[in-house]
Amino acid sequence: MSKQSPLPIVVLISGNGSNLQAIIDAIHSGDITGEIKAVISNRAGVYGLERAQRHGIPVEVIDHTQFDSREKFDAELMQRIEVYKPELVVLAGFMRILTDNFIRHFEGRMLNIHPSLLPNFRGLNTHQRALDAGVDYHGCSVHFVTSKLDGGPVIIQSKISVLDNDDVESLTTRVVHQEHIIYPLAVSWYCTGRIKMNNNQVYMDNKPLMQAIMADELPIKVTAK
Ligand code: NHR
Ligand code: GAR
Repeated sequence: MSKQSPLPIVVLISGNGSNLQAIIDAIHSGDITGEIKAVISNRAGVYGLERAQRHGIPVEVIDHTQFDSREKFDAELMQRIEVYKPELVVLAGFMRILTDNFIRHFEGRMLNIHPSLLPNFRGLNTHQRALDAGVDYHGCSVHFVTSKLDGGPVIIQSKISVLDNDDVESLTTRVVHQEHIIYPLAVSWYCTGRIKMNNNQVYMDNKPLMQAIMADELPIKVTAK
């Protein structure tokens, strides 16, 4: 079989960019057949921008506070993304809710990592809410982005046990560690055409995925020791 050409990707961030870093690393190691054409942040001065620059990736800042509506911000964002003609848009700690026009434009070509076991704890402050609810398990999910906030179909999840002495910080550390495993994996599947979304349904290897893949149930174990 001939070698696949790298899929053009644009990554959207708002902060630290550790998931961006995990994807950059997986591209470098050959695990993802993709190329990050640009990293765009809605906040200036965040560490994720530095990570991108260090790897020679073009960066842009589009400060949402400079726009008088979400629609105008999203229109500008869409235009600046399209310059790079990505086939995949990756939300990696991107903190702005996107409006329907934007979502429609990229539907089926946009992924997000969310710090909870969806459908539990959609939205913000997921670790505190998991602690408050007293759940036994918590984790993270990679899903296709649709107009339903954190409600698009889930591709893969990773689960951790919540311990008696856990706090937001300890949960964040363990969940983010899992994010860095499952997000590059999902992106790699997308880049080789193994996963797709059609009519709100995920397909894996052209078969409907009836439930999210659990990282600890994969033939090749991808969870931490
Ligand atoms: N947009 C749509 N339409 N659908 C999704 O599933 C999206 C989305 C935009 C971002 C990421 C999401 C997450 O993983 C995401 C998924 C931000 C907020 C939020 O409330 C909620 C969910 C997510 C991202 N943001 C506030 C807002 O007013 C701002 C918060 C802040 O700036 O700190 O946009 O959790
Ligand atoms: C990650 O935990 C991600 O799941 C979460 O923010 C963190 C970003 O970390 N995303 C959201 O909460 C989206 N609303 P990173 O910038 O180091 O990748």
